[in-house]
Amino acid sequence: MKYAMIATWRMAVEGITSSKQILEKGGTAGDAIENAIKMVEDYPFYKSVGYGGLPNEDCEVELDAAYMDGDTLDIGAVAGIKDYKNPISIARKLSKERFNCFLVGAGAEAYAHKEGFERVNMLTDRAKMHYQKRRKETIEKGLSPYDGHDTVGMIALDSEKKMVAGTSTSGLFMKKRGRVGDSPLSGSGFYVDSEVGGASATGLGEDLMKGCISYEIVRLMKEGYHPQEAADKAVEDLNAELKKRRGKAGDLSVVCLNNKGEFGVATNIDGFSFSVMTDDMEPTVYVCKNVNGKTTYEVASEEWLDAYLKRIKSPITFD
Ligand code: SD4
Repeated sequence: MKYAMIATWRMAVEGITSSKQILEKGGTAGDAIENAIKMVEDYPFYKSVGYGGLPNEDCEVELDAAYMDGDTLDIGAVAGIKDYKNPISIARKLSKERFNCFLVGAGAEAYAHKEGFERVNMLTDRAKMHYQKRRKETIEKGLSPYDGHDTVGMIALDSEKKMVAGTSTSGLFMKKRGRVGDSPLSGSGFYVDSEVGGASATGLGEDLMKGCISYEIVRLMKEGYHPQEAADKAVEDLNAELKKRRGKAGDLSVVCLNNKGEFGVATNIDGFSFSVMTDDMEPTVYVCKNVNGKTTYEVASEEWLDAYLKRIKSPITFD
């Protein structure tokens, strides 16, 4: 295996398709991750990452992102950053800092400004309409505001055997101002060690961080588990532990990749999708099912892919 990339959700597939060209030409895992995540951040119809991401309960788009270098274990992260175009690039830049490499809110924005990152109003009209609709539904029908979220989390392996992980998200829709999920937290939303492999998570941050699930997966791979076994075990164990101690577990979905280019995926929900490619496998979207606690997946059908595109672009209606 020369190179590989795996990412949470269907929304990553254009990004990893583009990054395949970077890796094919001998480019680095870091460039592949930044390029692919930027594409997700920039696409306005992906409503849980970057531009077009759904706002918090005050109708502000607060973004979280992280970047980790699996060779040096450098980590850079931002949380609750507003109005900067590509949080992943800011996180990558921060990963080069010896100190102050995880910045939040106004401090993250000041750093981004000083470093010349592009400032953009990240709240789109469409995201505002989603907000107004959800507010109306929440008030009228008592729906939980905490449904609907998708973080992009990716791991890349390049031909020099370097591995990098990255995440980017607007977090949970209608979150409280200042709320931070698992995505920018090392060990929870992501972890990577080029000597072993990497993992990234998506789902309910408050629960994912209770098990430091990404670190746990890498630890299991280091113990000799195949990525699929590591992913299954980490999700099953955390799911069971949360149910035992708290009566319920939130959504937990993970992807992982070892330094041989073998991957694993696990989820405790139906409908989790992921995108993957290697030097001998075209970028492919898979859709997962959780059957009696076991994760299975199959290639997304044309119907599924068409329905997805239709859904993310469908007009927002108020009844
Ligand atoms: C968070 N884990 O902020 C993120 C949201 C997410 O799929 O991944 N949703 O809690």
